[in-house]
Amino acid sequence: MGGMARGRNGVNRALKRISVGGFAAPLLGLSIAAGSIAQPAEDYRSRLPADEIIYFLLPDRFENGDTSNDRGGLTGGRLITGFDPTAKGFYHGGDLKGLISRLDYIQGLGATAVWLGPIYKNKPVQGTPGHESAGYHGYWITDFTRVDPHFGTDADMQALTQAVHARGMKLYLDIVVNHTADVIAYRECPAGACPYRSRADYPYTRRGGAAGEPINPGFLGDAAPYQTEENFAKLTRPDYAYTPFIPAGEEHAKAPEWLNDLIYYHNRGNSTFHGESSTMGDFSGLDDVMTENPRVVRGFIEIFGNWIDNYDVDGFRIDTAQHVNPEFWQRFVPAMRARAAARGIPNFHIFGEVFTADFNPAQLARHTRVDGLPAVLDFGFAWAVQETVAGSAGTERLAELFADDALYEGGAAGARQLPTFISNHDMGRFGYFVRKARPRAGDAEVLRRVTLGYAMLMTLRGVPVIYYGDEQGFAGTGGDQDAREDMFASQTASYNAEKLIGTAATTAQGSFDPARPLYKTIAELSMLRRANAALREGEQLVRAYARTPGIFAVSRLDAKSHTEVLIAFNTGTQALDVQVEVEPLSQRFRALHGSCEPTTSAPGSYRVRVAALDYIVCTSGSGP
Ligand SMILES: [Ca+2]
Ligand SMILES: [Ca+2]
Ligand SMILES: [Ca+2]
Repeated sequence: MGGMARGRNGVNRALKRISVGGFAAPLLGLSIAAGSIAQPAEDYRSRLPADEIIYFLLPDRFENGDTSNDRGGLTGGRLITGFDPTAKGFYHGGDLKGLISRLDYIQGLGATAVWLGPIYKNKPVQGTPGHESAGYHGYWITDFTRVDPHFGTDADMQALTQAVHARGMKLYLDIVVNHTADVIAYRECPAGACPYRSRADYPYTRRGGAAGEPINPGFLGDAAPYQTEENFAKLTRPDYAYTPFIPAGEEHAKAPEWLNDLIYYHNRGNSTFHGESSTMGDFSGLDDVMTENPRVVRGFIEIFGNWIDNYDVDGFRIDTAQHVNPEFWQRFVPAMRARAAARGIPNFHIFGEVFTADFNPAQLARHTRVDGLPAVLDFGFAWAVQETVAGSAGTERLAELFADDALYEGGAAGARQLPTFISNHDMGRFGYFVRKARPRAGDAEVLRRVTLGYAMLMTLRGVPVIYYGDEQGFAGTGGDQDAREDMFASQTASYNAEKLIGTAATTAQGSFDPARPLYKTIAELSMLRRANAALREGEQLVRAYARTPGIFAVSRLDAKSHTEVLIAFNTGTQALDVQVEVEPLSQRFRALHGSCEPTTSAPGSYRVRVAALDYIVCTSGSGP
């Protein structure tokens, strides 16, 4: 699970941002019209999903703008309020007001969109005695209709969306339909963790197994042909597999009210994340919603349609998308796009989380073809960069990744809509992957490898997602809670003990320093991407790769301006001096980053020299 001032003012603002980033535009070696950086506020809606640079953050860990909401309006100890800034599994106090106060920082990095971790009201604390943790991450929702009081008010949410849009940026909400918080329990397992009970062993029409008492007469099951109101009207007993119940006092814990009815859940025990249980099982006890039921489909269309209507958000990231049946998405996605279009949001983006435990583009692509998801988070990209830049895999892995773009709905053009990333809140951060793969690497090498990973993220096909804190040198010590450090001064000892990348500072101080090396690198790469359409929307041709670490080169082609941007990476520890194929009509190049030969060696052949663990970006465009 796991948006500026208008017109000329926008230009001024963009230039101001550059100085905030700690360097001046001419030093980048870029010759870009200032106007191409600024995005007048009225234009953000016309930007395509592929044009965005997304910044993903967890509001609890970003900035605390209001200490009065730290306990979510609750009183008592941390097991009641969920607040304990010294514990990595509890609320730390970050909120929407804090985020609003830091939008300059995010925009200064070059991000054009914010993907906000889930902000709906959560069950504050869950877990068996001694194993409690809090809903600081937002994925344990009880009330889908309002902002969690730990994060602020509905008015704060309005203020955030308006502030983001006023800057010409977009706001993507993280949504969850697979499950709610863990409220429902089973009589058979008082300690929790009931094993999954399948439809074959525990059919809907018998109580407690195939030999049990007949129940739910005439119910034909949940398969696609039977997902009708008429059929689901015959499902009246939820106790086919287990005896589910809602503990006293929690009968109305969820909103909207229909979510408090046991009949809208699968109630078959914990998912093993294999086979049937992948979509029907509870995610570690979280109540798995019966998303095959048309009433549930209507309910979620209403819930998340209202978030579009009320806040004019620009897209959704869908949590645990692969654990919901495809038919749900086939109905939900068009409904959300229609709702957005009716609000004047033509490029509403929707991307699903399909976690893959290893490099598996086919698994990802299936969800664009079968479920009809417009995009999925590109875990294939994350694995390929981890294997080749943190690890020692040959760069042919990257070539394989992009060859598999053919598998996605829409092929390579469809793949250009995929949000790509190298760090996230579940897997962990790229700096951690480098240190894990290379425990003896020095600080300089770790920084170079993380820089190279970000260079790939920001220049290769897909929509880059920057995971908050990477730009400050956060590396983390693992996945999940160990990758969710505080940006504001942290009180969590394990975070403060962490050795950051590219700085001697620690998370004990606030981490909003635009002078840190990775912030400056990412800001420069953002500028490159925003100034060169080829890097955003251009077709990508893989030019060179190897069975060993070393060269990986692609061309990005901008059809409108007939511009070729050649990007060459060196994942090896020896300098490279090689010929790379380019378009036969591209004769002259100039550097956007690093050192580029001014002309081709021969038509269609270009000499590239790249230092160890470095990259160059060369364009055939003449520039303004
Ligand atoms: Ca707060
Ligand atoms: Ca449960
Ligand atoms: Ca499910």
